[in-house]
Amino acid sequence: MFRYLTAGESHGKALTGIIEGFPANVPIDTAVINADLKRRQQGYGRGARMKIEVDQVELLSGIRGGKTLGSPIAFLIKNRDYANWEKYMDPSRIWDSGRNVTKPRPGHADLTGAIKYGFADIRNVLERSSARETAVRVAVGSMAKQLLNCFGVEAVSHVVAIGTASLKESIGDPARIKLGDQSPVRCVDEATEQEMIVQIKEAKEAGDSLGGVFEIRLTGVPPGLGSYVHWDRKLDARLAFALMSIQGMKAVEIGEGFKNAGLKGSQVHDEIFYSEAEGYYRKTNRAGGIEGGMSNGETIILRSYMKPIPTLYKPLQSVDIKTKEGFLATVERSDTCAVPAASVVGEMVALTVIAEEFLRKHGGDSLEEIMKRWKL
Ligand code: EPS
Repeated sequence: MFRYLTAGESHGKALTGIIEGFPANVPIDTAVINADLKRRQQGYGRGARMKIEVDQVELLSGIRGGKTLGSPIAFLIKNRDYANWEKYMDPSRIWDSGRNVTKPRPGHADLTGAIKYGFADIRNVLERSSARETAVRVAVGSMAKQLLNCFGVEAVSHVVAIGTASLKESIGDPARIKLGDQSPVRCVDEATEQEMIVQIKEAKEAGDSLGGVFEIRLTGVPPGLGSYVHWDRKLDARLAFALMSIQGMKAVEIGEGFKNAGLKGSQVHDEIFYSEAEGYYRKTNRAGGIEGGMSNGETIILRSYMKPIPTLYKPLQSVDIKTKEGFLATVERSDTCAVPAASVVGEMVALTVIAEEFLRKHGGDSLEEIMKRWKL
């Protein structure tokens, strides 16, 4: 089992991460991490900030000659925008009050965060509640992915809905879903992709924002990850926690969870078969690859529901925390839709949970040791 921490403010010097407990001798390719960071930065509907940042990981420790050492892995991702924010964000000097924020955005962490920590300047809240922090989680997930790839576990993700534009049918083929990497909204159906782009464009013109839904599919996950024996070891619970922890997520679905709630048991549960060649298998996968809090060997299917971004050009009613007067909130710079970026983050946090649980079951100090246990 490994664990990790993230640190960093959105307009601070850099984002940093530290991973502890990652096994030794796992090949880590920096180019793969950078490619995943780039995937997170794409997406029609992102704001001007993404034109400033070129996220690149700088590995600081725990990796030597392209292989993990078993020691803590520390890394950073620089914020290019810091050059424009130094006088407001420098850690040791009194900040220039020119970018202080006293007007909380409805739907954001702003107001409650300021009350909770006793801040007069809401910037102290929004700098950390910003989804920029997810760059670190993508770097961690990309390393988890490189570990899992050694054991044939793979993940793909795609966007299934933005606003009211949604895929008409479920797409199960991972090779097809992977093509979503080439779509500006990470949607593999061309007609739906166009509808999504039009909706984002219209929302942007109206000063509004949009949410949506993305789906993750994990293949090659061996049966028995997670456990039924205790509540906090259930794999579905752990994956839902990880997805819900991504900024803006409001619901998570495993398999056909939402639809299944309205059906009869006989219409929902996946029948079990056996063959010499395949072992136990199912012909359907409405459970989304998880039964009793454990992976059952089928594809794990997760869907995550993101609310529209609360930073709007279109003003909403709010109250200034300094004057206590009402005002109509407006902003200087914002994304219109970040669902495509969030789908990459979702893929990476799901891989991280799977890697943690994989190590819990098959773990050891080095890749070689894990390989032996995994083959048992
Ligand atoms: C964000 C606001 C925007 C986004 C940012 C998240 O940044 P800014 O305030 O600098 O315009 O671009 O996302 C990222 C920087 C990122 O890397 O994803 C927010 O308030 O959450």
